[in-house]
Amino acid sequence: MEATMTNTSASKIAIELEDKYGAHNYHPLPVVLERGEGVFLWDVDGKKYYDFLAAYSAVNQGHCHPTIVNTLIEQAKKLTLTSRAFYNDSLGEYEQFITSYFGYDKVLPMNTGAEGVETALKLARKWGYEKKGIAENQAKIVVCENNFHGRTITIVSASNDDDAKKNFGPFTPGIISVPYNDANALAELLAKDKNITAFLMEPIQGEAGVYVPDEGYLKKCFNICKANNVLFIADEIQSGLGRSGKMLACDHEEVHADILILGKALSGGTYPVSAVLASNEIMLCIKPGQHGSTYGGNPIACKVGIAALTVLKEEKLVENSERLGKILLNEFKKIQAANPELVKTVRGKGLFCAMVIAERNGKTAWDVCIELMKAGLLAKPTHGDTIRFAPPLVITEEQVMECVEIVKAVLKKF
Ligand code: IF1
Repeated sequence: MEATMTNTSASKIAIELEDKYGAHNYHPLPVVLERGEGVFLWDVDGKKYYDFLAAYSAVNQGHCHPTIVNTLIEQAKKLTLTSRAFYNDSLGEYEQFITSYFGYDKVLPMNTGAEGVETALKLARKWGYEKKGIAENQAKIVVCENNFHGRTITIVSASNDDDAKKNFGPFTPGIISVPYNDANALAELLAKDKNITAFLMEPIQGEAGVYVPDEGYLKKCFNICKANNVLFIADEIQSGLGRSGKMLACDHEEVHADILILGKALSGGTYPVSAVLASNEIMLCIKPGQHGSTYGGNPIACKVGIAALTVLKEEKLVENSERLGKILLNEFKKIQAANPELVKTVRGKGLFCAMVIAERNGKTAWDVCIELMKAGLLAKPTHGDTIRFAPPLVITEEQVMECVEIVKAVLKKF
């Protein structure tokens, strides 16, 4: 009993410390985690959980994947950072590896996803002026409503989410929104505005609630962009790297984005690594001294990136995501059919699923997540009513079925 009491106070202490000394920019589930391995997390009381958030798809390879962690450790003992003022023995190897892995001429290495998106926007503007011939400072970027691309001021300038945007103004100009999953709206806009240099989109909208667009939408948008000499930029920071059942969500429609942005699972959750891939024509618009970052392309990021991408292929995690994602979505559809008043709808592609919960007796998706947590499954609501279910791609069919039973048992309480 004593041990439990101590441990319980351990979680209480951890929460109180964060509350007292940390910014209140999150509202976490009341669980204090101390260890992760594969699909599992353990809290400070030793309670074990299935992780169905996977750090917002940064841990596709599973928590603390030994190959990736050992790569991190070995490189960290050797050389961690030189800055780009000098060359290092890892960056060229990594650049060759990742460009051939995804079929692009060049990569610009950054750290966080937001930095990757900002880099893509700068590249698109540069290309717009220096290749497309748009008049200086007139280039416009098109984004989709209900997007999520990060938290910088330019990126939230493109948002229509009040929480992400309110009182962070004034905002970056030159950004226009179109409805998601509406290729005609994009076509109309590109036909009338010749100053548009790029269309930035998530092939599956994650934060919005795992919105999978209609079949053919990606290809239509890509073709509309090509017909109007506009760059198609795919933000695959969350939807990419096997999450949707293909290596990239764009692969579902054989779309090869002009600019591809990766992040999150590019390091398997061990280190901030993001990347922007493009052709020579686009990438060489940025000249020496015109863009960069202290940590961008550091030796640890390079070695860890190669390891993380290698693990995806060697362990066939993309195929696993496709196969088990179909099973998970099918089971969720059965749950929805059996509980239509509680579960409004389910969506998903690969191991990227979501369940929309109807508020009942004052109970919301948050309350469902609290009960899921008590039942040993961690998931997080988004936009109040939607629960994202996105486990590490190393999960087994048996574990998926066990988690479906946990969800069923919990929903019975509502
Ligand atoms: C938070 C959301 C997810 C992303 C896409 C760029 C970024 C993200 C498609 C920026 C990051 C994270 C950010 C994190 C929570 C999480 C999130 F809820 F915020 F929206 F996944 F849906 N493009 N998403 O999903 O990458 O700079 O964070 O490395 O800010 O709360 P980052």
